[in-house]
Amino acid sequence: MRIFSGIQPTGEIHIGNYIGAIKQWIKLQNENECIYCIVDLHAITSDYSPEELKESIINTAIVYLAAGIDPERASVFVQSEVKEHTELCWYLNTVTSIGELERMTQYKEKSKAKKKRANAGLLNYPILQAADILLYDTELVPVGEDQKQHIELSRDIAKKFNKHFGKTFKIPKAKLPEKGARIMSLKNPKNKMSKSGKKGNAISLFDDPKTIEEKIKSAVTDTDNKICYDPKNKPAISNLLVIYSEFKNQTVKESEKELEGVSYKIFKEKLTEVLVESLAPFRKKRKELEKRREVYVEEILSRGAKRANALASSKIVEVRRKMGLIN
Ligand code: ATP
Ligand code: LTN
Repeated sequence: MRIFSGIQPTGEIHIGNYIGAIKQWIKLQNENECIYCIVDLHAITSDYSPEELKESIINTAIVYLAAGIDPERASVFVQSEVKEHTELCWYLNTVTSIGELERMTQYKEKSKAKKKRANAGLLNYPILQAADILLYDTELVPVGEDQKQHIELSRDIAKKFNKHFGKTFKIPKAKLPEKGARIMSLKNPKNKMSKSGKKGNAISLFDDPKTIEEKIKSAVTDTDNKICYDPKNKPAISNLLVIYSEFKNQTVKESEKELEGVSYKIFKEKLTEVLVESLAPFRKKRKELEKRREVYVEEILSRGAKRANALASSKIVEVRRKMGLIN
């Protein structure tokens, strides 16, 4: 199957991004044709520093590789290096209604948080995302829960286009992890763990042992002292339990059994230990890759862009033909 997904080169990648998206990417790369993108054109819809963008893009590529994306099995590339994404985005603008865009939760939240009025890129963001996905005849899109709505919109856009201009696009499906599709903030389990959230809300994939220990120590818990999965009544402990299970590669049920009668304090110590141990190889690999950023990492991106470009350029010819444009 053809798989496509992407992450914005903004902020530090955290264990929510890992559990929700990257862990799925790694599993899928063994049996499928995977394309993993660094979506820089999405990142520029939020405030950013042009001086730092290039470095963030390379850093994100390093994160993908350090976390376990194998460039021999998957293509890794930078969105803006394949111009067909923006071209298809424009075409898809013409089959998308403003109402659909205004209903998107991410747009509502991000535009509300702005002091000034939101830029049009923030509203049109999901159309560019649909272009990313549809350009490659993608079948599955592995993402966290917050992106489900955008994938639904991509499906609707594809269906509308196909109806108007004849069958052109595959209808993609979102793929969410069974547990951990929405890892919550360590500071407030009502909010999603997020790169742009409050300090200490997230554990970065590359946090050192001391930072991990401090963050877990200050993570909020629930009132009684029982460790069980009950997201409604015990949202904080349920969240920590999912994180624990994901890094121990065991089910939540197995973790509950293992932790029966254990106090929150001991649970936090165990969780710290598991995280420190699981994240150590990522830190080590990143250090190695950082030394090879100019040659090795940039070479992988350029190979990935070539592969993506070959697929995208033939698809765009088909789209232009269907739309009655001159090729
Ligand atoms: P921001 O705070 O800037 O919105 P983010 O932390 O949500 O950033 P993104 O780059 O938007 O990160 O998301 C990258 C991928 O990680 C997406 O597939 C998204 O669904 C997933 N993801 C993000 N946050 C979480 C989370 N808390 N739990 C599970 N998956 C998540
Ligand atoms: N909007 C996504 C990033 C993204 C994406 C994509 C994910 C852009 N294009 C295509 C999957 C497929 C986010 O995580 N914020």
